[in-house]
Amino acid sequence: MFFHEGSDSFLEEEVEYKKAKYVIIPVPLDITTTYVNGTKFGPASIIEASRSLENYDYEFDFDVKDLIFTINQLQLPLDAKKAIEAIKQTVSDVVNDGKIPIMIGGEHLGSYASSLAFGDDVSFVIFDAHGDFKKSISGVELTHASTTRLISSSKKTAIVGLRSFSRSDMQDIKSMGIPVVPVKELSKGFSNAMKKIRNKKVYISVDMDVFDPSIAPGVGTPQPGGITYNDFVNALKTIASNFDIVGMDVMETRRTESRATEVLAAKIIIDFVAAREKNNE
Ligand SMILES: [Mn+2]
Repeated sequence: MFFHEGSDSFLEEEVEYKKAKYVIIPVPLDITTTYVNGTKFGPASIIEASRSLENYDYEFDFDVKDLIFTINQLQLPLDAKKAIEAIKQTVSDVVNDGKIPIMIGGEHLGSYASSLAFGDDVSFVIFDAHGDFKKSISGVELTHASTTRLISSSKKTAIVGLRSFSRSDMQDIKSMGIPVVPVKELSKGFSNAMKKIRNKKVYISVDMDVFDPSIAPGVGTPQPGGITYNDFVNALKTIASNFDIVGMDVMETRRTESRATEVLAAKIIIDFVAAREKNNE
């Protein structure tokens, strides 16, 4: 069902779909972006950036080879509801084939679509500068600014790197008992927050704006005071050694002249595969 064109594969991988364990799903969703648009070019930019990187992952001392298949970029309807259904269907297909989906975006709302492909035995660890807990923007409920509220309506969630929210959003987050790990507590508080997650299975959702804008300027809504690359690698180590990771997404990347954000997005995907494989060895 999926067609593979050599020039479009992540890391220039040439593995067949049926042999791959991980599937990159490029989702150029860019419908409800409110500030800097252009996240629709994120998926292609991340794939392009990956082709400048090595298969050998230094952080995890692991070769990411013959593991990752890249499907064609999704052709999405302009209607948000229909786009969400199309994304959910693709992620479900990949999961039903026994593979680990890695969605690349595209605006963060795609993560909500992906969450619909999983049962409530999966917890969502959401790396995001923003609460994404708005009930609506100008009367529209399905937007990137509501992503975490939408996911939390049916799944257990934890929010990591949070530093931008309204007081009422935070009241809702607290009243729902959602664990929050602020940036400054990432080094000491992360393991404790993860202990609050009862499910064995987790899905990692990364809004690239969780990183500091100095290392990830190419995002839809930049926010100062973000996490470092090493913060993320350490968090990944904790998650990979304590949970069964069933999927990942890396969202909100825009094309930038420096390519720094795209390279970082590609690298954390390589790190994710390496971390997960290394732990399952
Ligand atoms: Mn965000």
